[in-house]
Amino acid sequence: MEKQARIYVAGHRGMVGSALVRKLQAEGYSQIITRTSSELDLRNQAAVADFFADERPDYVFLAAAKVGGILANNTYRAEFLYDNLMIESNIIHSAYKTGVKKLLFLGSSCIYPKLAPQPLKEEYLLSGYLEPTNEPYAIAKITGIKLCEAYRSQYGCNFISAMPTNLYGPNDNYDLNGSHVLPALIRKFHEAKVNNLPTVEVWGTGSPRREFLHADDLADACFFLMENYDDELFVNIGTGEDVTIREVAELIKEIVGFEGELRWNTDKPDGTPRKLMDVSRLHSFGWKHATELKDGLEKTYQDFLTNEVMYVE
Ligand code: GFB
Repeated sequence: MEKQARIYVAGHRGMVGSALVRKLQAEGYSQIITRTSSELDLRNQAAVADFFADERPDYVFLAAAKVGGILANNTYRAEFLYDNLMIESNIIHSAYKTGVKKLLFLGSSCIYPKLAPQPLKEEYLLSGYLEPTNEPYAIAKITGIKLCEAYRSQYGCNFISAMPTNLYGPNDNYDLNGSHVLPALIRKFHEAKVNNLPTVEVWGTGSPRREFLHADDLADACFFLMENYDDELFVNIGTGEDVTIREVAELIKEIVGFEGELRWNTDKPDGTPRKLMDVSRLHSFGWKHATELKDGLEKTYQDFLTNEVMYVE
């Protein structure tokens, strides 16, 4: 991407979009186009078409999405399907209509079948049934991949897709009903420490395994793919290493300095037993993550302490 290129980052207020903006600014890009959701409702086809016709971005990072943890996915099933389908369809179609040079669509590791062999290779897409708690979100994200492939094959658009593993970092969602496990546990352990509580509730059995990637590493990988990757097949982005929820809960407990007990609530769902990405293709292109989980969590706890008022308001 030329330094003067007009780059639209959809979803710039979110954890991924804000990491992309930081990365692009650090690389010296000055024409970064953004819109808040109140300025532009990405579910509105006509509004998105007008925005693209007016702004004419050269490149698009599609990081806007309705996202959340296991409970939010399972509760707001209609919104997770409808909002994400509309956002993707509107942006991808308008990018085609206005001649965007390249677009990167961001999906999720939940696109893979619940019981797919591990680690998850890109070719396992659509080889089995999905995890029920996030099926609507996964179907929307699979549709995004298929839109990019279809616009590439029918119209020759250079639209690529990246599938990140579970993410964490600055500007994450700390609302306990909507969040993913890491921000939830950072907040719960912190509040329990401050209030001298004896226990912290953790969901499920603790046995599911998850892989976690820092949002700054994801932004770095997306930038790398935008610069170096032009093929149809989507690319997994992760660390290639996973831990059990019990292990990561113990790690966060230690980082925060909470001295009480964990209480496992098995009325809450475990979700997929394991979703470890096979990142050998990404590694073969020359990209590898830089932030190890413990360091990333320490940094994230510091960020939480700095921005607690904003995050838990
Ligand atoms: O991060 P999480 O909500 O998402 O949950 P998924 C991961 C695991 O952590 C589950 C457990 O086994 C949860 O039961 N867990 C333990 C908790 N304590 C907590 C807690 O306090 N809050 C939360 N949220 N979890 C989502 C998908 O699945 O991951 C999305 O629903 C998306 O579609 C996203 O793919 C990356 O990894 O299970």
